[in-house]
Amino acid sequence: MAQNTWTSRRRDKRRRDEQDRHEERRELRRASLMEQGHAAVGLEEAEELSDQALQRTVRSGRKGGEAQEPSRPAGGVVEALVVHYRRNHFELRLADGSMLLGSSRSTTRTPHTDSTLITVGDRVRVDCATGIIEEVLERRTRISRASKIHREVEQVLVANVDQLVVVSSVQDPYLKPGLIDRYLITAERHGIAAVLCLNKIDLADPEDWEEVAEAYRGAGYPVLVCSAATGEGLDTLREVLRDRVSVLSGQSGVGKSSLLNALDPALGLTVGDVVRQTRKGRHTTTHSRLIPFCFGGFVADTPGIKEFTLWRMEEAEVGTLYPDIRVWAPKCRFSNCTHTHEPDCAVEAAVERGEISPLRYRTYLQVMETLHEETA
Ligand SMILES: Nc1nc2c(ncn2[C@@H]2O[C@H](COP(=O)(O)OP(=O)(O)OP(=O)(O)O)[C@@H](O)[C@H]2O)c(=O)[nH]1
Ligand SMILES: [Mg+2]
Ligand SMILES: [Zn+2]
Repeated sequence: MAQNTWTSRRRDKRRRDEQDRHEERRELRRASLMEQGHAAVGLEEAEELSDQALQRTVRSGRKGGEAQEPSRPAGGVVEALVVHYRRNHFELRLADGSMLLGSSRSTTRTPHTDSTLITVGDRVRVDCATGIIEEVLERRTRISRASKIHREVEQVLVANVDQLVVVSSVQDPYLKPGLIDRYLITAERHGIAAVLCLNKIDLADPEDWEEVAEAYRGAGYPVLVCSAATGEGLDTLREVLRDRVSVLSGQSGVGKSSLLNALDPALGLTVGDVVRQTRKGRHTTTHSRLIPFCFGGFVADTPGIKEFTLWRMEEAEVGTLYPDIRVWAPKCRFSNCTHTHEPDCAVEAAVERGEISPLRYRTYLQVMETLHEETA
């Protein structure tokens, strides 16, 4: 009897395990499809691109005004840029600035088999007559994270980003080099160029931010100093953004939206407290969007990017993402030196000789410290 109970328990457990595995496989498939914009039904977001939107499939772009028929061969296959998507509806921007609503098929060719099939920033080849995306082109860069639901699925937030512009205010909120570093590390990790933009310089004296600017310049990062309020430095920022795809990141309230509005008032981005109140809602979506500038280029609105700096990484990796620290690392006694306490550390020696900015090294130690807390 006892034996029977035991056998039947084992049988039940086996059945449950199998069911779990089946559920897990289904869930994984569903998650991967959802992230690729193929969710079956039930996403509210689909409403936004309803039949009505499909009827006005071909629309003019921002520069061209409303409802102009774009000048391109009907039915030809052309290259396009994915600026937004919901489910399997992709908003595509063609070379002449006109917009087309496209969709993928099971026959869509893609080099990305183990990550999001098509995402914002992707370049695709689309049939203009049918809107069918025939091919997704190779990505130059990508900002990605493991899927929230299944870590083995790579979720690409945005592809082909040219640069990450890290915005920090010098006052209100005050400068936080530790936070700046986290964004710079993220850029390094993804192989994307980074620029530091210090904003609100109208609120502080130069001596409050000059040392920081010098430290980051010394590490090889271009540093812009701006004020969205007075317009200082905005011409330089415009040149940095022109004709590129940029991601602006930085703490809330540093003035990202204000800077963009100052450069292109037509963007009409929400500024200040209103955004703070609605942030929770805004960040529930993981869908990015490329917003075109009137002077050429795009800014990627990438909602997932904030949480995504809270990454987990090995201690020894951090130093490799600091360009000014990694050049000295090969001279350390230990190959896995963390440059925090080890003997014969070439990085510490370089700091003492003034070849690495003390501010950068202090911030490095601070980032290492928080990494400890996160992985503890
Ligand atoms: N004095 C001064 N205030 C600024 C400047 N830039 C922005 N602000 C103010 O700072 C506040 C926040 O600006 P936002 O542009 O909303 O900041 P944000 O970085 O977009 O913030 P989130 O969207 O919450 O991430 C607003 O009250 C702006 O008016 C500046 O250069 N100088
Ligand atoms: Mg904003
Ligand atoms: Zn070392």
